[in-house]
Amino acid sequence: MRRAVCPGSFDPVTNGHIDIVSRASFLFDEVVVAVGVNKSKSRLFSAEERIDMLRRVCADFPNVTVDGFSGLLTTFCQERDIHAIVKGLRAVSDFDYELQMAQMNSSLAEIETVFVPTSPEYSFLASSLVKEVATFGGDVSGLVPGFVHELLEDRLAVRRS
Ligand code: COD
Repeated sequence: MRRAVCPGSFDPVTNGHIDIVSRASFLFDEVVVAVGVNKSKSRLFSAEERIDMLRRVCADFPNVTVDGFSGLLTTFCQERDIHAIVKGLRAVSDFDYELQMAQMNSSLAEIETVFVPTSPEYSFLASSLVKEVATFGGDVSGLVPGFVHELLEDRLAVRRS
């Protein structure tokens, strides 16, 4: 059984994330989407909200499950007998940091990182940019699932009031 983890902050999940999860689900028998819930980082959406969003968007993938994790990703993988991490690569700017993390993770445990190149239509897409554009009234409806767009608009409206 080939298992992989797709880790991230997913604050919020974007169509770029979903593309990577979908392609990982094709490559591996089982995929766990691991939502980082490190409490020291301030997020727009809580851990529970982000996990719930991922569960909704992954419902159509029969071999994908979603879980939260805190602490080291390698510990999460070891506890589940997972030896592959799937990461999306958008540009050279992603590569430096992702390579460093991949090498650190493989030095901590027997875990390989598999890099999946972003699909061209998502190469500019990042959760941080989606939040920034939406904050200033830009239209991000084509960049995230419809229900995530609604949650984002609601959350930003609460912040503005
Ligand atoms: N196209 C393709 N891939 C994309 C796109 C896109 N448009 N957008 C995002 N991705 C990929 C990213 O490249 C990344 O691989 C993944 O999706 C998640 O992205 P984010 O932005 O939601 O999440 P990150 O990058 O903030 O998540 C970082 C982790 C939580 C994975 C990392 O910090 C981690 O492993 N933390 C646990 C603590 C740990 O083990 N630290 C030691 C690391 S060596």
